[in-house]
Amino acid sequence: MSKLKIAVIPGDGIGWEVIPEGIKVLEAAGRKFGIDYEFTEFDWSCERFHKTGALMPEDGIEQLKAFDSIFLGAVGFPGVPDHVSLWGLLIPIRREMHQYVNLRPVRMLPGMPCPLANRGPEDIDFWVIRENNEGEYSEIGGRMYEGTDQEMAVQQSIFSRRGTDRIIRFAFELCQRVGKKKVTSATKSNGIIHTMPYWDERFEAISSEYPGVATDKYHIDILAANFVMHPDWFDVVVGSNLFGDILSDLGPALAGTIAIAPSANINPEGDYPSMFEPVHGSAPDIAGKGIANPIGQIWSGAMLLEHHGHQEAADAIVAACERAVAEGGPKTPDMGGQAATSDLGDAIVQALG
Ligand code: GGG
Repeated sequence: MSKLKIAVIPGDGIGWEVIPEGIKVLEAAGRKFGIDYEFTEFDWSCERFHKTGALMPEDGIEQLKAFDSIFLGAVGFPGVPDHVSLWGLLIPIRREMHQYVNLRPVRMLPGMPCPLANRGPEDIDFWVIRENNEGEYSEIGGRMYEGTDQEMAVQQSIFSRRGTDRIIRFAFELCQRVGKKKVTSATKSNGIIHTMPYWDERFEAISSEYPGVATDKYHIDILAANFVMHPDWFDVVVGSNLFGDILSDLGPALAGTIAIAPSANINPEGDYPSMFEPVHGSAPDIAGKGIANPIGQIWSGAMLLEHHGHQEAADAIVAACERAVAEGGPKTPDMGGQAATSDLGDAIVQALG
């Protein structure tokens, strides 16, 4: 049986605490479903930046190309500016590997405390599709007249036809594949006068290829409000890099805790490895305490298996997470309990049988 070659980058902070739980559950699923792995760990991180001046080596991207997938924890830590850590590791991987889809399921697990009144798992079950390679996350721009009263900074957003069409098309394809009915577009074409009307135009054009899929669109401000007031309105939401980033933190927060949210950075053509990481960051406030919730990492592992065609194993991991939460198992502090990271990881392994 061939082995899945997985590059493991715990990164920073709680990345080092949730990654071992993710691997523990992947290995348990491997034993149950006959999947073999070869894990290779990399110490690429802010700590490495302090020692060497770079989060990853110069040939880091080349090294990663040898793997089937990348399993990432979290990136960023006080002492290194956030834009340095993000542009030193996460964003280069997403771009150089053409991982232009950031797939982020938002689902409330039964038994999770919901911050919204009178809402339950049947109301919060949708997908956020975030454009992952261009949009507002662009290095085109600069500063002029630094240190003077004429000082200015310019940042250029990029919305290419290729980049816009392929992410919107992915959203429609996913909607059909998972049996959902509607794709919602996140826009702001009233205020952002060039790129967002263009986004709307391309959404309209691509939607005409999918007459069986319902559509709607909202400006990002009211869309955020509707996430809170009417989470049951949404099936698949597609947005630019920035809008998708914001919505995919808001969504899981409504579902109880951002800590359970998984994500997949996908190169749909399979020319490069895809990368699987929880939506949450390195959480320096709780790092080292052993109390981080590992579900976002574990669920990201399920997405990795699904990506490689191991649907049954992926479904079993998500079901095990659900059972561990629903059946009064250990809860980490973000879920209102006192359990340790490894207690919840163990409970999920046990639920997996
Ligand atoms: N789990 C990856 C991580 O550390 N994410 C934190 C973060 O700031 N991500 C920014 C982004 O996804 O663009």
